[in-house]
Amino acid sequence: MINRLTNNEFFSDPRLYLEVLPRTPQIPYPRHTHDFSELVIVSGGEGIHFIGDEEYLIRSGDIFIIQGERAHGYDHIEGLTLYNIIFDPDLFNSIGEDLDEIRGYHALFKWEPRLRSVNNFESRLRLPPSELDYVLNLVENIEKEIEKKREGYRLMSKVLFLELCGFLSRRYTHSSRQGLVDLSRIAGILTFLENNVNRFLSIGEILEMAGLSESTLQRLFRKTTGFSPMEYHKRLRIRKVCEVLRHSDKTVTEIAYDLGYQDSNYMTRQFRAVTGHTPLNYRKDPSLPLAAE
Ligand code: RM4
Ligand code: NI
Repeated sequence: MINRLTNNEFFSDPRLYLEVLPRTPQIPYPRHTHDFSELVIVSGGEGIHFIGDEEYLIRSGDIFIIQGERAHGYDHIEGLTLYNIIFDPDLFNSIGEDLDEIRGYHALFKWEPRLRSVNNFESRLRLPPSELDYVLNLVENIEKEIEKKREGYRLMSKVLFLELCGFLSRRYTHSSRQGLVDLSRIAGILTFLENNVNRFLSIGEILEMAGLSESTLQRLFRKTTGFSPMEYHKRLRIRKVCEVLRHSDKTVTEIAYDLGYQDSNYMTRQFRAVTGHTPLNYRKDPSLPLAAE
């Protein structure tokens, strides 16, 4: 059984789902999952970060998000130090769509974690020492606010954390490394596809939203996701079907109708093609994973 960490164990203040955990050093840590997300800022040394079946060497300056649903941990540590900022992603709700305006936000916080295995973590953010210092300074200020609990510390620590997220997101957009350039160009489009999982999208609509030529869009999608935009959207839709099958009693016909499929046979065929199972078998077997993206 993989250990699932609970929010109660790690957040000291139920009104502030934000905590800075200095890991100096980060010791080997067994595979685990959790509800909260983690913003990991590697400040020194190196080590292996494992997630799912993948293993990545991480080192100083690396900055990445862990969405707690996937089992992960650390191993083969050599002087690895990091700041693990744990937070509830709902914290972003209070600022509406302001973060969404930064392309790098979609890339860094939503899609790089999900597409990490496709390009072997080539799209991670890595900061040079001068910028890392700036970031670590911000992290320390957040930490102090939470620790000292002066008047208004909830507000101040959230504001500083949002500043950090804004800074890193911008930094992601403006990076010159190829993997990051590619992902920031399509991250907003990926979010658009996900926000429209409950209906069919034509390539025309996707192109119009994307503002890229068809050949550029196809090339960037293949490279970053392994699929064409239409295929990727289809997979996101099937993933959504999986979620609804798991979390509701709706019939297959109802689900097909809700998600805008022409008919339920058509949905079932697509479901089979993507997952290798029928919707009903999928529902019966809780050990089956969500459709891969
Ligand atoms: C560990 C490690 C894990 C994190 C826990 C809270 O040291 O950083 O990833 O989930 O702390
Ligand atoms: Ni974790």
